Amino acid sequence: MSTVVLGLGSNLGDKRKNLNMAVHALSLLPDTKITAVSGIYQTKPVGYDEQDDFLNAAVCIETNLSPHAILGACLGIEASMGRVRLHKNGPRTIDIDVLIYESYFSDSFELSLPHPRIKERAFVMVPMLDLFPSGRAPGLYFLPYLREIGTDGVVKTDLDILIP
Ligand code: PH2
Ligand code: MG
Ligand code: MG
Repeated sequence: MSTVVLGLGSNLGDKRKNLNMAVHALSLLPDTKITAVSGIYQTKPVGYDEQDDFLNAAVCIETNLSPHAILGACLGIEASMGRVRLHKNGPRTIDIDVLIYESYFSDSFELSLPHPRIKERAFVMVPMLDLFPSGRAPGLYFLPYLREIGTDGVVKTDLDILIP
């Protein structure tokens, strides 16, 4: 089994329901178990300001699926939940990013691992810190990057992901 960290984000529709629906869909993947979920954070949009705040979370899974199979599964869940890509960094019902796959490194066109923007995004690293309180994820010691950029715009909510 491989340890995989996924980043979830939603800023359209019922955001909390979208996060829960995505985690439920992930739990139904073959040879895959949800092993940990972060809290849910309300975050200011990064990249394109004229959109609603996001809810972000991170999820840890154990799986026998390959990196490309996980990526395909995430894109499939996004599509099944009605995600429409109008413009880069724009509003979305659900975004599921493969952040880390074991200590695997890849910079192929379809899949970069670890995800190349983890280190510049507090909305990714703060939820990851719930999963890895030491700031050390497989193949990536991210705490120094989070210290450097700080946690502005990222606020913990009292909502929880419902573990399926
Ligand atoms: N995702 C983006 C771009 N900007 N901002 C926040 N706060 N949360 C996100 O999940 C997010 C974003 C591209 O995937
Ligand atoms: Mg993303
Ligand atoms: Mg994405």
